[in-house]
Amino acid sequence: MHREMANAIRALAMDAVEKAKSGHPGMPMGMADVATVLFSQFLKFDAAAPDWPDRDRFVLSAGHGSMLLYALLHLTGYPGVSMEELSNFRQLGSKTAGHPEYGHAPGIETTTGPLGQGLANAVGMALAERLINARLGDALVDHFTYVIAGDGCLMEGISHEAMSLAGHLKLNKLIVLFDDNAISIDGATSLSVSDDQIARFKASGWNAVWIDGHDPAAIAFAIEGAQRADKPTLIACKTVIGYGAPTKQGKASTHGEPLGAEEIRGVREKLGWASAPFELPEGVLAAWRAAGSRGSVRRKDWEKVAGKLDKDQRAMLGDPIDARAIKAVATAIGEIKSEFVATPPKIATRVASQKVLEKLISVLPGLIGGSADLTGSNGTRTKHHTPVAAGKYAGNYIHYGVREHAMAAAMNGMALHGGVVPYGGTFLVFTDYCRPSIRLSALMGQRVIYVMTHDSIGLGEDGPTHQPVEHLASLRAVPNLNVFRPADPIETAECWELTITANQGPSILALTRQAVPLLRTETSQENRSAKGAYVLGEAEGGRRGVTILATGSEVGLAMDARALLAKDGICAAVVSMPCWELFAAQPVAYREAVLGSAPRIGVEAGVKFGWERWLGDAGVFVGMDSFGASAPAAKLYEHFGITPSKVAETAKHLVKR
Ligand SMILES: Cc1ncc(C[n+]2csc(CCOP(=O)(O)OP(=O)(O)O)c2C)c(N)n1
Repeated sequence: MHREMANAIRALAMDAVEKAKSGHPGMPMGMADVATVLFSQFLKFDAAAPDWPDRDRFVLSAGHGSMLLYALLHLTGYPGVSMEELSNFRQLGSKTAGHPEYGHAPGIETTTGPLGQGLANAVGMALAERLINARLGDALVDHFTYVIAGDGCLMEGISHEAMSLAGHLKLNKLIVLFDDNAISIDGATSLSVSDDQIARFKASGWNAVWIDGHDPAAIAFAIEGAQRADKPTLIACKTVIGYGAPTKQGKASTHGEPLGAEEIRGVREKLGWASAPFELPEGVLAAWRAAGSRGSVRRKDWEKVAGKLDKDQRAMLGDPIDARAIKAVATAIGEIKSEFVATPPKIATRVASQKVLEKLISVLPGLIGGSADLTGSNGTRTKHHTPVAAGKYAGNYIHYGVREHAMAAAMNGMALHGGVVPYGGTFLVFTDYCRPSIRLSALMGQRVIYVMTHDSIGLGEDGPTHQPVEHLASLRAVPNLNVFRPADPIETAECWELTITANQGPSILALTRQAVPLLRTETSQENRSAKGAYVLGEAEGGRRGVTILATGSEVGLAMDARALLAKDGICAAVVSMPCWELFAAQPVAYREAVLGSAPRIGVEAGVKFGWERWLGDAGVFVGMDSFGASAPAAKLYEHFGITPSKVAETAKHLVKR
């Protein structure tokens, strides 16, 4: 029966790709044996309850082989993954998109396609599992995370960061099944790589073995061993890409093209598979459905134990942000705002952020912090944090090391796993090193909080390699990503609240290295940043002559320019814009009222790209149009002409025009 069950995957994959006239049959056909053993003998799941919190996670990191996953979901009986969906592979509106997309169908644990990301997501899932296990115990959280990764995933740089982190943290419930078929798109992998993957993983603290990926007994034996290991495990499964294709198996041509009618006829003959496309022999389907419900009793027993949990514990098994959490966060933010007003500090927004975190950590136990080796600079750790280490998973702070990319991808995995809200820090300029994962946070709508400090030339002496200039613009171009750049400690507190409550998606907090003045001194508890932009300083003593729009550290500078203009009888309003995305979502009437009809100036220590949207044709931008330079911050602002007097001068010209 194993052979028949595996052949069902092969047939569905080749027929769906053939019908769609595009897709990747080779990988599912090659890994069908491994997947069959995993799903029919080992994976803890109940297809009827895809969201069971203690299910094993299965990540198809080699996302191009999506038909492998879709076939498994259909065969095991996941709700809604019908044969019709399989026959609509890659068509608009189907659950069976070109690559697995989170949210399209139950059982798709993460979006994969950019190679290596799934592997790094899985590290985050395995880490979240250990974190919650340490809090709730084995009876409630004790599951494995399995990954299928290909040569491509392991060639990607992110694989190094991810496996190194997993090895260091001894995430022994992480099991990677490597599709070791030695083929990628260009041909044999020997064209481009000669790594000894077993030695490589072992060097990073993994258990690593090599097996014949078409031998069910060997596959089962290796998985059993991996389950008992005290380290994460790599099982290199030697497979033949396109297994079963009479003339094409083992060749790169099976990787990403339909096999063609003639070859498909040959596969049917070679494998002894008589069923028509999208039809399955009854016995084979029954065997698969039995595999899909294998975990049902275990799941029901688990529900009985979980039924006894209190609300706080229950929150660790799903989304920790419930109505109670939102209220607690609002209270904490209100408190810190009052404290800022009571003793007006002149501190950097990164320092304000740390003070906010001191409050939040106490009320949100699911908030798990971390930084890519810049803890002191990012202000991400507070006195309420204890580090996570191998075997010590009760902590709430992760030293990700100098691994920005894996940090971002692992945070996606943690958020997807549930039970935790991850935040992690580095310098804003190094969002470049996290970008592919930030994009996936946004695509999947995961609540991941990126604490990105040193957000402009204001960081000073480290110079242009460290000074972001184009980063705000490029991050604002990502759909479904809120980019916050708070102006002062009060806005920092408000923006932190919004990262948690404004939506379920990801946020960037762009924070200063340098101190900024407290601009908001009112005691109102209203979150004014929630509208994305608001009039901080209205024109006084007459009609608005000019509107100065600014973000972050340049808002204080805009207020100083406003004072200079007042001396010359020009009434300027200052609009603080901590989050463009939230502002863009406001009703037109609100936006028009804030922006006004007077000429506008935009001020931001970054490039102009994107500001046209707010400035209109007549508007003028004061900011950067080159990379920065190495010097103390104040000198740099002078040098690049981002000063109150420059803004005031510009305003005077505009008003005269
Ligand atoms: C980051 C990234 N770069 C490039 C690609 C395009 N791509 C898709 S599959 C693939 C080759 C993968 O080879 P392998 O993992 O060996 O898969 P197999 O040929 O065994 O199916 C490439 C380059 C991608 N999906 N993601």
